[in-house]
Amino acid sequence: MEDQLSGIVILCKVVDNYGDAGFVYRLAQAIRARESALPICIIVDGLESFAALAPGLDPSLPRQDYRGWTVLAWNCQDAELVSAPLCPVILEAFSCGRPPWLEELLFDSGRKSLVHIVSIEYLTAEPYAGELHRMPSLTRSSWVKKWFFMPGFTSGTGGLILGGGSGTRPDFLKEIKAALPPEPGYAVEDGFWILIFGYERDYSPLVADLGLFHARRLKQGQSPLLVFAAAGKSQGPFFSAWEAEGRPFPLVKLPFLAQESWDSLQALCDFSLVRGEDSLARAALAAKPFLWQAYPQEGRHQLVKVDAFLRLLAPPPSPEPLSALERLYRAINDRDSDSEETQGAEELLPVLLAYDALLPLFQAFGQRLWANGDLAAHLLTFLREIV
Ligand code: TRH
Repeated sequence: MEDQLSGIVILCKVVDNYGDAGFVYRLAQAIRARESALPICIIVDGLESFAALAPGLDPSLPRQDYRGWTVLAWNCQDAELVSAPLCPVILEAFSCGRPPWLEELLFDSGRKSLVHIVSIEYLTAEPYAGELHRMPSLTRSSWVKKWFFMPGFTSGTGGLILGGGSGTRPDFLKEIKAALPPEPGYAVEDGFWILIFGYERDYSPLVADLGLFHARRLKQGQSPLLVFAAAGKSQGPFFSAWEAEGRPFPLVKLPFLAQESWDSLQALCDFSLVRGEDSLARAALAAKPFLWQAYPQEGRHQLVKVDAFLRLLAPPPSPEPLSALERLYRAINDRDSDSEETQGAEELLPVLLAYDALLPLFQAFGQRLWANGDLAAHLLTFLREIV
């Protein structure tokens, strides 16, 4: 029987930061890794962000072939796409909407072929992920069907995109050589590696505790800390706090990395502070203890998301040291969307000192996520069911 899944269009709008483009780039690669012959067209609003993640992509071109995909700028009314029959599947990342020219094509009353719009929503640990997953929704045309596809942490959702992060520590250090301070022995391969990738905020309480942890490790004859401050919103405030505290541990200010290198770094770190959904997913799959600073929302809604995540990580009741970790998650996330100030005491040191006790918990969580299977595989199965 002929395969009805003759191609996929992926729509991506960069709202803020890199999460949207990062997910779409990862998804396109994951689909290609499973089905190299399946044509993929990516339509992007915000090609600059996309290009920062994808080496070699030219953000000035309205249309280009990149790694075997067609990449179009959002407003590029592509003659080839317009003249050919519409692709049977359009993936809409994070309710990003459709470019006007595509909307016109879709809802043209003369068009008589079925198109499925699959809305891929933001990753959440909230129970609605399982409830909405694979749910149909109405559109104004009988030739256009819409569906929800939910990434998630449980087996009732579409799961996470698996893989990524195959590099080694020596290779990574070689790659970022230019960013390393010249002091000999500054960046050690066997150090306790920590990644900081958060939003704007006052990092001084966390920096102070990292300093204490570093000093303690040295005193006990353990390897030093090596902290990587990722490019972006947290780098400046973290660096300022580190300077104000008297540079209490080795710190590397990273340039923006291509996503493949970024994935390696996430997998290579012992501990991390991550922010959006894409780096949250990578940290969880790396199966090592981490903190999550969620995207701040109106009415501190991020706290609902954080609590839902903590419940999946380990159902209550929470004995120590898990409760120390939970307190820290809440303290870090307890802020208004328009404020950098957080409430509550941010006690990182007890969490770091309990690292060995926390590790098995994150390992077990990570194993469950890998066992849920790959989002791209689930998506392809779903698409073949509906087309
Ligand atoms: O960039 P983010 O903060 O994205 C966020 C979230 O998606 C959030 O939900 C959304 O509403 C908001 O944007 C608008 O964080 P996130 O999701 O972790 O995505 C970061 C991406 O950037 C990820 O794919 C990794 C990539 N990245 C690199 O490839 N190299 C780098 O050097 C850095 C710092 C990031």
